[in-house]
Amino acid sequence: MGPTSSFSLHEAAAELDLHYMTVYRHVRNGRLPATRTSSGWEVSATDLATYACGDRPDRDDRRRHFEERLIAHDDAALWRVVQGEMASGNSAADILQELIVPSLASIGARWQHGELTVLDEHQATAAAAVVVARLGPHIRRIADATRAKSGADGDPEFVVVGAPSGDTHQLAPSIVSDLLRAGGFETIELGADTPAESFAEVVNECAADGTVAAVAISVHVDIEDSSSEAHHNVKDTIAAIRATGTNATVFVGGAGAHGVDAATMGCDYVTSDIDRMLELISS
Ligand code: B12
Repeated sequence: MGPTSSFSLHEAAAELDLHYMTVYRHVRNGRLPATRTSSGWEVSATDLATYACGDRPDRDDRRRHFEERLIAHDDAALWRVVQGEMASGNSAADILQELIVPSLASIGARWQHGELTVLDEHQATAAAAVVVARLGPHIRRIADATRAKSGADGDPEFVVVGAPSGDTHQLAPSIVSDLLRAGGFETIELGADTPAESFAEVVNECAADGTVAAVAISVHVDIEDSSSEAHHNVKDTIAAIRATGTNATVFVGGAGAHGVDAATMGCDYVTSDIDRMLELISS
């Protein structure tokens, strides 16, 4: 680290080689001390150095251990890791974002490189689904606290979350749904491989002002190739929602959304960042 005495969050993220949102979350949950200034958050060089030395190596080890236990489908060990994380002050949302999602991404990359089999991937998904289900009540508690803190009264806004037709990844909509609930929204989770008309029907049924649809795509959508099945299925889902005449705001995101643009798809926003989505809905 250089002689700089303080860092913006973007600079801190670059120094730590972490995603900006991870650093932001650690500031919000108090693990990385920071001061609010007129231009954003500022982290002192001392605090950054303490954080870089103290927390991360141990955390990386715990994440790798979690990944291996996922592959081994070792439910008991997985839950012990989760309990340890909670005991050190991490929320269920942190555990989803920082332990489960990166572990699955790493498992996907290892499968892609031929290091793991599809069976490993299936076992890991099944084990992850058990952990996600067990975290449900904890997410509910965060959701209640978030809503109470924001002073939300009356009926909550609904976000309808699903994967499009042909996309069999069911954990993605489930985790996205949990993270949105933790952000204070009510969600209706449609799961994997949702037919366009069914997706649209549900969005239309809760067509109160402010309803949001989140289309979570894992199978890569080639934006240049409108004849590909994935491209067609996503576009079809959005078109079906629009055809109902609802004024829902439609978001698209996920591992398959890289390079996708809102204008081509006919949605309002493309982002895979839940915090950014929450910011956009609230603005
Ligand atoms: C488990 C898994 C499977 C399982 C799914 C089981 C199940 N029931 O869910 C199985 C084995 C069946 C499978 C099949 C396939 N898979 Co797969 N799979 C995965 C894996 C390892 C985990 C998926 C997951 O649940 N992740 C957890 C979720 C929560 O993470 P996420 O989707 O990234 O979501 C985060 C953000 O993106 C964001 N987000 C997601 N959606 C949205 C939406 C909005 C609006 C917003 C704001 C944010 C947001 O929020 C989340 C939290 O940060 C991923 C690896 C990975 N990177 O995730 C590969 C992965 C998605 N699969 C991949 C592939 C290629 C396939 C297959 C095509 C393989 C094949 N040749 O058969 C098939 C597809 C079949 C089909 N048509 O659906 C690729 C996709 C590559 C791409 N996108 O270009 C990946 C990335 C693996 C890789 N590295 O190559 N898969």
